[in-house]
Amino acid sequence: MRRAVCPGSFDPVTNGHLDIIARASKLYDVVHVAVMINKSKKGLFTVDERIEMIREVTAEYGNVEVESFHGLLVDFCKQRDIPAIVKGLRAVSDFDYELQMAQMNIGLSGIETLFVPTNPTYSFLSSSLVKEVAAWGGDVSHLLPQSVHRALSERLAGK
Ligand code: COD
Repeated sequence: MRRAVCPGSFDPVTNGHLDIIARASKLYDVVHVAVMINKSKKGLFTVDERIEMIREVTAEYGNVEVESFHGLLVDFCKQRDIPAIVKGLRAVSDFDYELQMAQMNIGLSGIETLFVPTNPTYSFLSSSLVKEVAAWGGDVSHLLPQSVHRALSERLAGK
């Protein structure tokens, strides 16, 4: 079985994340989506809500497993025998930090990071920008799966 992980905060999952997960799911037998828990960062959605949203929108791929993890990404990988981390690269601004993490992770564990260039349609897209624009009433419906857009609108409306 060829396995890879797509890690992130996914608060919430966007079409940019989904594009990377979908492309990874064509290259690997199993793609693990790891919702990494960062206790110092309070999310708009709980970790369980994020997992549910990702499960719903990735169900059609058939080979995506979604779970959360508290700890180092390399430990998530070692425990599941995953040799590869797949990350999307949006712009040069992503590169510095992603390169540092990739080099740290291979140094810690020998686990490789593979970078997939973002779909240009989503090169400006991040969960934080989507939340900011939506909070001010901007239309982000084309940037999120429909169910996620609905959940975001409800959360921002205080429901
Ligand atoms: N287009 C393409 N790819 C995208 C887009 C887009 N529009 N948006 C996001 N992505 C991809 C990127 O690869 C990104 O890395 C990933 O999706 C996740 O994005 P986010 O914003 O949900 O998550 P981040 O950047 O907050 O995730 C950082 C991690 C949680 C992966 C990182 O902090 C981590 O590995 N933490 C675990 C603890 C650890 O091991 N620390 C040591 C690291 S060396």
